[in-house]
Amino acid sequence: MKDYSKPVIIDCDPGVDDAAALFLALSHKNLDIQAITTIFGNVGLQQTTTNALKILEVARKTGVPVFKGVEKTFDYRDPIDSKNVHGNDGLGNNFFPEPPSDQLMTQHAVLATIDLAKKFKGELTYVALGRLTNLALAISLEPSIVNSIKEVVIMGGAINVPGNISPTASANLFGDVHGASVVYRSGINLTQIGLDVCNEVEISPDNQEEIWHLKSTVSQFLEKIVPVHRSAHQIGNKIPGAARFNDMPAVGYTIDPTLFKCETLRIHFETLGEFTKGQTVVDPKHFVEDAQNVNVAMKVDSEKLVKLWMDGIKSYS
Ligand SMILES: [Ca+2]
Repeated sequence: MKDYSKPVIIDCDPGVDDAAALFLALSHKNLDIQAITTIFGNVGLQQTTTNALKILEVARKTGVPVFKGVEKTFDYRDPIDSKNVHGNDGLGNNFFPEPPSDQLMTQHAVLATIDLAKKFKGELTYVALGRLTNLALAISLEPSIVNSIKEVVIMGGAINVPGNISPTASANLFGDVHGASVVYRSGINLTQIGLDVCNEVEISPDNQEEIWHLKSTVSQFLEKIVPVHRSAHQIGNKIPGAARFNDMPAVGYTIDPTLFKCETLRIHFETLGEFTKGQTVVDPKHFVEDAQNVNVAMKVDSEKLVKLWMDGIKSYS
């Protein structure tokens, strides 16, 4: 692992797995988090923004600014949520007290993204843990960021495995197909950390117990928010009772790409099909003109990634 602190924006919709991913990101010296931007998704925008502030309060990271993003899809429709998976408050039906709002900035997330892409020209990594609407809008408003953002790491997509919200689509991309289509067609440097690898990363009951026993503020918070999400994610689990945090591997990749085996695949993002809307379609024979090369994670060293996450959580006192 290179010892280098890279400037990043984390765009998210917390969300239980976003929380697990953010705690890892906020703990690691390789990431210099310039902004957390929020987007509608697991719950509505107001709640995802409140939850992001809550996570920062729990992690005691008072220096990280939060920028609120958009609340509707790229084609301006009311979004679908995932309250059935994350709870009505997005954090396991705990309805925590309101966090302080000092870290909430007045600038819009889309404008903050453009400013940071210009400030860290060629250096900025954008980690997308939710719908891609904020990034699609930033690209639409300032197309030059396609060249100035170093890498966009997306949690989403599925190549050799089924979707998790339809036979073919992952929830993050299905949740705003037009936004996702803008990003996939833009030519921006994309890495896809999709279900092919996320399905392989399970936090076993033994590992969970180890975390709960830490009795730190972060571990106690996780212990409260995980059960609802864990129950909703049992189908397909290899280890009964395991927790799966689909957003966490994207942060893991950003910290240490050597944990993943990636392939460059030519991808068309499907927006129309009755059963294939939201699919990341592989197009090796160049049938589709605007398909783009994407760096796609196909395998993961899940043992090392789980250890990375555990070590991150253990670093909080
Ligand atoms: Ca998320």
